[in-house]
Amino acid sequence: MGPPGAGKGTQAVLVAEYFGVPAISTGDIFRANVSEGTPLGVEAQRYMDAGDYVPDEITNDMVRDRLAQPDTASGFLLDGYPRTLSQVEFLDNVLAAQNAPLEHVIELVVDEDEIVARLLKRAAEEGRTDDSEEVIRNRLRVYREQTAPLTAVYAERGLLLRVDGQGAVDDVAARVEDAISAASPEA
Ligand code: B4P
Repeated sequence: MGPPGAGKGTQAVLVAEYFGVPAISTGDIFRANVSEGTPLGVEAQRYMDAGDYVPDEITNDMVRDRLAQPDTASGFLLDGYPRTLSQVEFLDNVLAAQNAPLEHVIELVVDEDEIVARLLKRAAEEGRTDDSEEVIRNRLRVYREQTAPLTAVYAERGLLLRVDGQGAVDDVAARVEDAISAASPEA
């Protein structure tokens, strides 16, 4: 978890590789559908371009289908999901049915000034339509209102690991890997 631009996608790939599990990014799945022009992509694009969340029903069904794939059998890393309380409840039910409880929740902690600078840089380099300054501000507001409160839910369950998301990408990855290893019973 973490605000837009915290580095969830960047770290998910590295950390999933380290632990030998698939990284499942709802943002990446939406973007792939947008570029392939699927009905899901057409629907999702309206929300993403405005910096709003794609509706829970759409996102939840997509994640349930992805978690049913055989490559998740020995573990997985979710990137950017859940982002709303309804997604938390849905995920709880899906994982309970699979008898595969969440083991850790990582929150990447990054200053807001650093976030805006990163996303404006990405806008210049990659031209993502949801990286304009106005849309970035909306995404930060949506995160504060809808997603930031979820960290308290996971903290109460004893699952939350807060990690400093600033500094070199490899240093952040090492911090995440260390935090997970230290919190794992088998470590
Ligand atoms: P996401 O794809 O999850 O993207 P994000 O929040 O913008 O960024 P992330 O934190 O992954 O940052 P990144 O590693 O790319 O979501 C996009 C949209 O999809 C959402 O706004 C929403 O509309 C929709 N969506 C996704 N999931 C959803 C859900 N569950 N429910 C509803 N809607 C959903 O890093 C950002 C930049 O920083 C990159 O340019 C990177 O190179 C740079 N960077 C990373 N780490 C750095 C470091 N340590 N130092 C300097 N720069 C760094």
